[in-house]
Amino acid sequence: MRKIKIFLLIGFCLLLTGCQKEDVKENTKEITIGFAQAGTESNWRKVQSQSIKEELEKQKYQVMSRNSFSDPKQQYQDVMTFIAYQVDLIILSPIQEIGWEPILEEAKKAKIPVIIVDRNIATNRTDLFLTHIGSSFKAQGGRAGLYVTNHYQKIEKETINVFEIKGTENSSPTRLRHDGFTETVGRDPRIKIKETITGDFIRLKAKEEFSEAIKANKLNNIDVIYSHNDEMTLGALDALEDHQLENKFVIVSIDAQKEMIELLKQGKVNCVVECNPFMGELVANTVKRYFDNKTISEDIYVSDTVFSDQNSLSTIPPRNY
Ligand code: GYE
Repeated sequence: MRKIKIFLLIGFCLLLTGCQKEDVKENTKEITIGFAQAGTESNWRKVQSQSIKEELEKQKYQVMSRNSFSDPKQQYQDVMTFIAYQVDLIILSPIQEIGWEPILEEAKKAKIPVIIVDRNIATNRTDLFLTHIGSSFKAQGGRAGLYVTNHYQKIEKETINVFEIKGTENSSPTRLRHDGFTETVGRDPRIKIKETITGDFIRLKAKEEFSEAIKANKLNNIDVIYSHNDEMTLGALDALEDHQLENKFVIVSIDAQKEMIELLKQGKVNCVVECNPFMGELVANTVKRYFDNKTISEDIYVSDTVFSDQNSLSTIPPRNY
């Protein structure tokens, strides 16, 4: 009789643990993440998308993604669609930093947590999202500026004129890459931003704008080209080639796509500041921490480095984006 009771007890326990396991499995299977991606404007962006989706799927989350192809209004709608679907969590990689408060207020009302990745949003309302995961764009701008100040340190020259190619307006990398750069070059009063164009982080757009600048003789006294991303640098180089102009500029670019590192090695550009797109693991771990009820830091930084002709180029590891 005692043996039967023990067997029954073990059976009951197995039944219980079996059920619990099944529940956990079912739960993870059912967690749906809405991923609102900004666009397809660069190779960098494609790699960032892939990294986030892959790592979320590795953790067995269902990923529902929408791409707003660089249209801010479309992106507000995409997030509203995720709210209507009642996804379990939203990952937002915003185009612009403005206009998000009312949308995220809706997500909050619907009790859907939001994680901001890559570019940030402009708000003081920290209750509207769990955290921001991405690079320090200001530090990137600072690294670009530091290269320029170091480059000209021992060169006798009265003025050093910079041509800046900016990314998308009202986006956090554009604002902060500019601020970081100007703050750093501000240490050398000879360095001035003489001309500015906006290339929207897109190669073709930058090529068109840069061609216009060439035609309007805006390149005449320029010494440095500072471009907010590699795609736009490639666009500017295309335009120089089309106009059969010699590349006599000091060129500083951001992202570090493999094509740009190649040009750095060939001496065609001078400095490439890395913006690391492989944020998927950090994002998926943060999502998991949220569902495991663990604490999450307010800001999570992706680490970046810098490559330039001031350092040894042969030691740059092979690039995979
Ligand atoms: O530098 C650019 C991309 O938001 C930091 O957007 C990102 C920028 C990146 O398209 O290449």
